[in-house]
Amino acid sequence: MKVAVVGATGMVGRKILTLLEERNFPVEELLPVGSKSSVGKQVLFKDKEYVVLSVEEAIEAEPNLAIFSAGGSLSLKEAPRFVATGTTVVDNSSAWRMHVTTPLIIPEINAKVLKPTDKIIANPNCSTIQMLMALAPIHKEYGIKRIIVSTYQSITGTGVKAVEQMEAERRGEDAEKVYPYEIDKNCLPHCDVFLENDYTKEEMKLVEETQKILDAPEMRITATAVRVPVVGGHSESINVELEKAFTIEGIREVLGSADGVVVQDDVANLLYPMPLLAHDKDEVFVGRIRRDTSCHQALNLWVVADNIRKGAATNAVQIAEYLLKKDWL
Ligand code: 11C
Repeated sequence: MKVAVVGATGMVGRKILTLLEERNFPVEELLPVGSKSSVGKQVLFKDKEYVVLSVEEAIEAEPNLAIFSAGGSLSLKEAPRFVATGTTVVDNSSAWRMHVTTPLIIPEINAKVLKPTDKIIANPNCSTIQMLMALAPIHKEYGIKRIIVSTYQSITGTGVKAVEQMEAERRGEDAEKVYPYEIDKNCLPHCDVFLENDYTKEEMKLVEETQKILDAPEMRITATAVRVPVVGGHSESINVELEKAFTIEGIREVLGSADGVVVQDDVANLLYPMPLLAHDKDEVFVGRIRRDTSCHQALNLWVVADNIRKGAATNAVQIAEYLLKKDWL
């Protein structure tokens, strides 16, 4: 398999390389692709150095698969050029997610909508992936009427410059500001850009991507996305109202048998999901499972996952594994 990783030197790109290696994806030829400033640099894959290529060089090589993690405008422009040479693209950006004919995939939930003719496949946003890993099994069993979610998002979601900003602030040094305010000792109710409806783009991704993935265009969802000075993963407080009656034991059973989900819920022993525990893990952790005493047939959950792994790189590589298994690459 000839595999291009577009954005190979970024935070998610490097994790994609790690996962291709960890999960033994059959990469016979790796084509790491970077921006002008990275071309010619080297990346390590399976103990071997690979030279970073330009997009043009990678397209000429006609890979079977290109995994993109290099921003929306690059994906919009370059993904179709890869596809024109027969490459299948798995795209991590928000560029293609809401295109009507582009599948938006979390393999454990909706891989079955994929067809052999799909050549651009979108990876959902990290906060959507972890929320739906917990909620899709509950939706299947009990039907979801409404979701209210508040996120506590790691600065790694913004990228390496955000981590540098926070580290510089902690050292008391002047930092290049990626955020409009200090992030250390702070939290910002502001992830991605503000839209005309006063929500942020990150908040609307939670709404629209969920409706698309669950094929539930009428589902009522409202979100508040918050950036917190944390590096290990995103956390989410989720309130969900169900169509059918449920018991907390029933919810635990459903979550306990869901692929890729780990129930971490033993408050007597102070066990609950935290970014410190989820960091560098591929699973989505769910805890604080409790009935909402203020609303008929509703419950609260606390969901944590490593946003760079299951929220991005792991999910993308799992999509590639599914395509490989189907012999569609
Ligand atoms: C964040 N979720 O944490 C974002 C990062 O739409 O793919 C990924 C942005 C996206 O800020």
